[in-house]
Amino acid sequence: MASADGNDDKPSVSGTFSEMLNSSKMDEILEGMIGYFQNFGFHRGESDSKSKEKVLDEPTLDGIVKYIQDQKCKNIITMAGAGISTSAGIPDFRSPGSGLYHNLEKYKLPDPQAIFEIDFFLENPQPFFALAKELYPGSFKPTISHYFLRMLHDKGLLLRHYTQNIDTLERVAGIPGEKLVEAHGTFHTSHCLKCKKEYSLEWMKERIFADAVPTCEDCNGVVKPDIVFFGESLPARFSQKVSEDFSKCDLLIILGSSLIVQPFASIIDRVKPTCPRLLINREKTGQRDRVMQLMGMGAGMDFDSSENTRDVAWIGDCDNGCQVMAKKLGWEDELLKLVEEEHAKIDAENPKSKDSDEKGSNL
Ligand code: CNA
Repeated sequence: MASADGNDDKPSVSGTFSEMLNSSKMDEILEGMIGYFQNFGFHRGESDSKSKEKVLDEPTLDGIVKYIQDQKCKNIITMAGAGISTSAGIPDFRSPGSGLYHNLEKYKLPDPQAIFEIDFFLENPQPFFALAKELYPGSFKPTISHYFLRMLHDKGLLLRHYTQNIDTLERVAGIPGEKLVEAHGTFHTSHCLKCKKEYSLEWMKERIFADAVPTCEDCNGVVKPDIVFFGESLPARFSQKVSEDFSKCDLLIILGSSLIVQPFASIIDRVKPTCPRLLINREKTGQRDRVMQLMGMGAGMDFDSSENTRDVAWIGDCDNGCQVMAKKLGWEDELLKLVEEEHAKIDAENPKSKDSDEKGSNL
């Protein structure tokens, strides 16, 4: 049999070290090792003992709904990624086939991520602005998920919404700026990279749609939307608000994120150990490493262990998840009415947004 590298002489290796670590045989071995070390005074991590406090009646969406209905939460934090905007027609980064990283050949980049890297942008800003035209914020309408977040705000339950998205759809959905942390920046404002002069969304839009690389009216420097590129720091507001908010949080809802990009991904662990966490996503993300979980250590969510009473994964599309949750809470009619009314307003103001319903993104 040929080995993976095509060298017939070498024996093939059937599994990686991490596959071995994640096998059920490994659970037994680790449990045995942990028992052995406990004889010598070693104890499981603090997070393990804290997690023994029962948080939800059951770690399911019904358990979360009951927790809300029992008025156990008034300070909900929501965290979002590109998955809440894909149904508006904006591709995410990593979904196989439809994700942006799989559709950037025409820009002839050294690698797909380069389009969002600051060093590449400083050398060659043109591909970024061409993509920005295709994905221009304002050409799309917020989704059911965005309006579900708006409802949490309207009901006085939303402490803050942390988003990785740069599409401004949370603002369009009517969530006030004060309730938002746009962790990866926003298209809402732009600045000249040389003299720091600020420009508005409208100013930037005109240049982008004229297929021009926007340059400063004062010093001719390149003007860049205030989105955070790879290689740039996050806005100061991100760490300020994380420090203020997360200890107060009594329910964390994460929607549509691969929870890969740091430091955003790791803030899921800044809530108290008794704070329930609900993930609504097409796949399970943000999970604690299984080996660490067995040892009662490590960070991340713990959906599947028998000891879990606080982490819930609802697997499916964000809009469905939000609508199902709204229905269980008795809010479904209100949510659908809000979506209908707000979409009608956007269509009336900007007939082009109607097209995005029908066609989606050009990508
Ligand atoms: P990602 O890494 O592309 O992951 C998206 C996640 O959402 C994946 O786990 C998908 O399975 C899941 N997903 C996609 N569509 C849906 C859906 N309809 N319902 C449920 N789950 C879905 O994106 P992340 O946001 O995690 O990564 C962070 C990057 C992506 C940030 O830096 C963003 O700026 C960047 N981004 C933002 C946008 C936007 O503003 N709309 C678009 C593309 C990328």
